Amino acid sequence: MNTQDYIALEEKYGAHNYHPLDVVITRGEGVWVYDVDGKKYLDCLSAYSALNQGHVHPQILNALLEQAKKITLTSRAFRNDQLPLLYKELSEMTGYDMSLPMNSGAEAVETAVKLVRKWAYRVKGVPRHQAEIITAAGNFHGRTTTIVSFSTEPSYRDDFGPFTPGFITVPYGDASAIEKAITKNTAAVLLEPIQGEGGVIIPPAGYLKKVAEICRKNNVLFAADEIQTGLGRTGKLFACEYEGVRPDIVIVGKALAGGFYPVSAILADKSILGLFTPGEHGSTFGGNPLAAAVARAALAVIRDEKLAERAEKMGTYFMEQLAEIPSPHVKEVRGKGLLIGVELKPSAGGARRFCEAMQKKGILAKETHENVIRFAPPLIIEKDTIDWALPSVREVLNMK
Ligand code: IF1
Repeated sequence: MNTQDYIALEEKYGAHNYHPLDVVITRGEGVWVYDVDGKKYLDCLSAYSALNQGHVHPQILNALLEQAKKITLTSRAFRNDQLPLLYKELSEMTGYDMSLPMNSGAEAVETAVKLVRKWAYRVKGVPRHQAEIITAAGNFHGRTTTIVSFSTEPSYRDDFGPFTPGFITVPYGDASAIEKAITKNTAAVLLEPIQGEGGVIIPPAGYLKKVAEICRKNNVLFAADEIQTGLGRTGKLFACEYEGVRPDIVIVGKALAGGFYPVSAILADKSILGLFTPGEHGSTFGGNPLAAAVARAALAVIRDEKLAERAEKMGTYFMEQLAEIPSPHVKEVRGKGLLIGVELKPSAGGARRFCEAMQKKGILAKETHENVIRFAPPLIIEKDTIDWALPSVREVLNMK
């Protein structure tokens, strides 16, 4: 079977809820992937930051294989010997007392929504079922019915109501809008430190710090969705660190398992995360021993290979080089660490055709919204590889 055969099958038998590039990947190693016709590509998407450690990292692979031979699933009805170690290592690495593991990012966001509501009723004294959560326009936190209730993107939301109440939308990047939106019933503010899907939108300097202060002053929790920005991607373990902010709740996913497995979690101190009692929340697969073993190895790689530092160094270099490319189409190059967005002018005719042109040259990137090309390679990328890619990127950014 060749590329066209696979695409035909997928189009015939699969739901059409995506518009992928027409490349059929069969193998990956480090920053590289290979298609079914044997062509090699540099992966500049990293599965939306789930592959910070690179494809099929040997150390994580080994943890997966070894654990799979022993025990894969116990359910949380019984304990297993991997989850306690994941808890401890997550706490030591992040400085939070506790964590709660789930599978997808959206489930972890749902977990945070439930937790801040419970905190509002049991600690803050908000009347039951009246808690409000403030979210930002342009957000992306996942695709469950509750989460799309506070999306502002019509295609994510419009056909999927009725919606979950209790969410207030404010513009992103404006701390005073949050202050104004707070009422006596506000439980939390939920934000991405950088809006990834929004188009790599970096808020004004001082925004997160101000938001954290406003939250503290008003007895409101600050929950940061670091599912995409966290675990080294932006050049720090968490993007909030750039402003010295320690959110009350941090939500992680994606790179927490290095692309091998869906593992997500929320992190918080005991005064907050200690509020859940048996039966109030859970998941068949959340915290299973295979997931925990994989996540432990994925975290060890982030720490031992100093991936945050690498992201900072390589990201600064890559972004500088991209910004120096003369191009009639580029409006702005922005980013932090290895989360980089190249925004094209409206006259460029959309980012999609540039991604398709890069694909022909062996570079896989994906457009976000109409006009932004996202460059987010695995954090293990070397300078030589960036230098290999730049001439092709330059050519593409100069096409007619
Ligand atoms: C898809 C986007 C990125 C996220 C943040 C929660 C989640 C995500 C900040 C939910 C997930 C993914 C989902 C993926 C594409 C991708 C994405 F373009 F859709 F928005 F990365 F930019 N919070 N983002 O970025 O995590 O439940 O998916 O594990 O195809 O929907 P999930």
